[in-house]
Amino acid sequence: GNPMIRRALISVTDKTGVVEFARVLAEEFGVEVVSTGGTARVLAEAGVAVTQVDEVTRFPEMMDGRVKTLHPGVHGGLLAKRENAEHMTQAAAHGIEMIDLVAVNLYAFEDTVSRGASFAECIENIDIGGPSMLRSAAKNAESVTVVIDPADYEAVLDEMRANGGATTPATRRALALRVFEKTAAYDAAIASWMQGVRAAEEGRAGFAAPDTLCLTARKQLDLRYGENPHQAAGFYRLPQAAPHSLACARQLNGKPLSYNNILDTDACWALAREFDEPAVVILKHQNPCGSAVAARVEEAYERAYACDPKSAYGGIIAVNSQVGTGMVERMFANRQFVEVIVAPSFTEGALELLATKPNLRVLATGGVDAPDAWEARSVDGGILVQDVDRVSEDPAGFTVATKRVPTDDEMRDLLFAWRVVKGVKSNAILVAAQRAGVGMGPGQPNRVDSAMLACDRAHEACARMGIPTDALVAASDAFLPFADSVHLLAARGVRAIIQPGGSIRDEECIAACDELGVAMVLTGHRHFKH
Ligand code: 93A
Repeated sequence: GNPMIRRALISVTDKTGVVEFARVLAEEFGVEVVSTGGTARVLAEAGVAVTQVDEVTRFPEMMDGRVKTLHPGVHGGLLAKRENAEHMTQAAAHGIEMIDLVAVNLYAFEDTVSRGASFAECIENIDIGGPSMLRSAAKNAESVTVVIDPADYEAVLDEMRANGGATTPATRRALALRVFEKTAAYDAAIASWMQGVRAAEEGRAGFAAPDTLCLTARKQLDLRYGENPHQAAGFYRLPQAAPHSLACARQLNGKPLSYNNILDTDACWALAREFDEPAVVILKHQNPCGSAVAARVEEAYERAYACDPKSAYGGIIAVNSQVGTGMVERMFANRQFVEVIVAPSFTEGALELLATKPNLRVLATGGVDAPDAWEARSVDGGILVQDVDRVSEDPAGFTVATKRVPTDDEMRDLLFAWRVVKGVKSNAILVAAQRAGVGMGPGQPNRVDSAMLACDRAHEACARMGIPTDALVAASDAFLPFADSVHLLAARGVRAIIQPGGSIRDEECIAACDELGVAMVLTGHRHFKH
C-alpha cells in the first residue's frame, strides 16, 4: 500500500508557501517536520512545530552552513528500502528514523551568476546538501515523496487528503523525474559558468569550444508540429538566452507561433538588428526578399515591401525600431498578408490596430542590442556550434581594388548590401539601390545563377519603385571565383560591387571591373550562410 507520510524534511531557499505547507503537514496530518536553520526559523516564527535538523544528525550545522544535512541520519532515512528487513535493522541499530517527504529547493545559483556576483559568492551558492537530499529522495521514490516546486505543495496535500495521508506511486515517480531534470540543469548551469570563467581567464572571446557542451533547455512553447505536420516539435529556451533574443520575446498578439515561423523570424530579426538607422526586413523561407533603411520606419517598410510584394505575401517582417500606427496602416493599405511581425516595441495605437487581425503574430523583443553569442544547429547525431555571424567589420579596413572609386551614394548602398547579403542563403548575391535590397539571388550552387536571379528581381523592382536600373550595386557573400559574374552584373546595370576578395582570380575580376568602369570594394571577410 501507499506509505503514510509521518516525517518530513523541509529545507528551502525559496520560502514561498512553505509556512502553509508545513502547517498543514504538522497540524492536519500529524507529520513531524524537520528543518534546517533558516527554514526552521521561519516555521517556528509562524508557530509551526519544527525539529531542528541538528537534533537528527546530532551534529551542529557547521562551516557556514556548508555541512547541514550531509549525514547518514538524513540520507539513511531517505535511502533505506522500507521493504528490506536488513536496511530497516541497520537503520534501527544506528538510530536512523525514516524521512517520508522532502521539500527542498536549491541555493539560487543561476540568479547569483546573472546578477554578476563575485567568483567566491557564486561558489558559495553552489548547493551541495540540497541536491544530495533531492537525489536520495528521488532514487527512493518507491517510498519517498520529493517536492522541489512550491507550486506543487497544494497538489501534494490534496493527494494526501484523498489517500489517507499518503501519496500515490505515480505521483512520487513524476516528482522524482522532476528532481533529476532539475539537478541536471543545476549542474549544467554550474559547469557552463565555470567554462565561461575559464574562457575569460584564458582571454578567449566568443565561443570557447569546451570539451563538453553543458546545456539544458526549458520548453518555451509546445509546437503543433515541426516543419511539416507529421513531425512533432517543440521550442526550447537556453538558460543563456540574451534579453533581446527571440527566445525571450513576448508575443503580444496572434495565433501560436509555428516551427517555421520561429525559424524565419529568427533569420529576419538577426538581419534587422544589424542596422543603426530605422530598418525593415521582410523575409520568406529564410531569405530577405525585401529590405530597406530610411529616416523613418514607415518609409523603410514601404520600400522594403516594394522590393518584392509577390514574395512578401505570407512573410515575416522584422523592424529594428518601435512600430507605430503609421507603419501598421501602411501594412494594411498594402494588404500584405503577414505571418509574424517582430520589433523591439510597439506603440499602444499600433497594437490596437494589429489586434484587429487576430491571426497576426506580434513579437516584442524589448530591445535590439545583441551580446556576443553562439548558435547551434543539429546534424545527424550531433550539433555544430559557432559564434553568431555579425557584420562587425570596420569599413575603414575595406579596400577599393579598382581604378574607379565608388561614389558616396554607391558606397552607402554597398555597405547596406553588405549587411543584408549575410542573411541571404549562399551562394548569395544581393542587388541594392537607394538603400533597399531590390534583388536577391539566394541559394544557388553557382554564383552566376545567383547573380542572374538577383538582377532579374532587381529590374522588376526598379520598374515598380521608379529607380533607374543603371545605378545599381551588388554584394556577394563570398569571393567571385570568375569574372563571369562581373560581366553579368555590369551588363544589367551594376556600377559597384562589394565582395570579400581572396580568389586566385581576383586580378581577373578586378581587370574586368576596370574595363567595364565598375568600382569594386574588397572586405576581406566572407559571410556564408549555408
Ligand atoms: O551548503 S549546503 O550545500 N550544505 C548542506 O548540508 C545543505 N543542506 C541543505 N546547502 C544545504 N542545504 C540547502 O540550504 C537547501 O538546499 C536549501 O536551499 C537551503 C536552506 O537553508 P536554510 O533552511 O538555512 O534557509
